[in-house]
Amino acid sequence: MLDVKRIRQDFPILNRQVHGKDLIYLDNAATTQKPRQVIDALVNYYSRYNANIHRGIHALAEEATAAYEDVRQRTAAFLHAPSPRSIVFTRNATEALNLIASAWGRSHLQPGDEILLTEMEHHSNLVPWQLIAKATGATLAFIGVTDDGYLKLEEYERKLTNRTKLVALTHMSNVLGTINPVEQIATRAHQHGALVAIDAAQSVPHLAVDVQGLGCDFLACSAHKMLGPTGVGVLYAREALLEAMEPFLGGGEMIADVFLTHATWNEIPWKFEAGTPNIADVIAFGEALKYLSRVGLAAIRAHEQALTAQAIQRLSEVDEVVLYGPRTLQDRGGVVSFNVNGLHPHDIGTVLDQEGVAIRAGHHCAKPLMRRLGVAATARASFYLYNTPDEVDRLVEAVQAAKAFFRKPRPGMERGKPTRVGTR
Ligand code: 7TS
Repeated sequence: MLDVKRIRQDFPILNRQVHGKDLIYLDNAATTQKPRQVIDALVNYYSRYNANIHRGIHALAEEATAAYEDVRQRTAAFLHAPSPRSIVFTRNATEALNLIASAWGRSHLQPGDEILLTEMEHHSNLVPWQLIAKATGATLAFIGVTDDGYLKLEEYERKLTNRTKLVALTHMSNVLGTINPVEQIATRAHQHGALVAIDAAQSVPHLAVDVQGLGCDFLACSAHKMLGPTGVGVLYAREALLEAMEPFLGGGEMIADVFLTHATWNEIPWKFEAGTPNIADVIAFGEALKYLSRVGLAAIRAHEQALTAQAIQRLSEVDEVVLYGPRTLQDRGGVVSFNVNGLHPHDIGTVLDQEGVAIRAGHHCAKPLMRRLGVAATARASFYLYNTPDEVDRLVEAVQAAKAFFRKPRPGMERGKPTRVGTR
């Protein structure tokens, strides 16, 4: 059991009010709030040992370098990676996925090759593959999604062929919450000689992820979705793959030697970290990892499952509410997408905001999935370790308030026609 009351004391932002109401932050799939340990680490770095890393011989540079590289080790341990050499820091999960598509794809794909994706991908794990397919002549194929939000695994079996060079998929859908059986998918892919890239932006913050246990070749995630600062992403890749890949970006730090017409590359992982990295935010990310490890991913997962069960149960009791994603709790994370018949999700979001409840409404950067679901957008509540059952109740009450607000005939408004209210 989490001591949520105590945890909440670590998050200064949770004390604020929005429109005169206590903030209820349920937009954790977009980004999470930061504990004071992370905020303090940023202030401490800039107040005490700000310096560029890897190049200075002075004390500050050594301290900053040690702190930065310590977080690489901590990240490797968090993901159960065999070595910090397999951890590359990027700007975000998006950049990590682009790095794979570009640095691996450019030299390993050719016409006739296929990249197998799914219909539930975030644009970050779709558009980079579209770009590299266009550049190399490789083609894209897709595993479909069932009505209740699962991957069609029989379709996977059919589409996995000897032409498949890479299977790239999300571990947890940011819309449906579906947790995909990536271990099983990786085993089958490897039997066909294909590599596997996992978009773990939504899973690593909420589940204990073991890259070796999953058997993936690449994995990407973002610090800001797991209590860390914005501006830091993580790429895990098997060392042999990183060794064989050409660099992604060129510049300082990533070289061994440079001549006028050519250059040789630094060792991994630095070969993939051109230029001055996001030193402060990486160091503060280390505090986020410590925090999550101290609380424990198993306890966080259990807490989120309870909140998700409560949200699904209570929302399904509200007339006209449509819920998306698997009904089986073990198969989903703490993301609950829904619609209310006759209301636009943006209108729901706007009324909820007036009640202090922050959710996201829109296509969630998964437009092909929206088309598959037959909707333009959904409302989405997403939970984390600091959320409470009381907040879930407030969410449901606010959805009921939104329904009542838009159903009530008001002068100057056509009955039943959704209209934007408030400011956004
Ligand atoms: N992959 C998944 C599954 C995601 O949910 C997101 C962000 C990304 C990749 C990209 O992460 P970034 O840190 O590089 O931007 N998802 C969301 C979301 O659902 N709402 O806002 C951002």
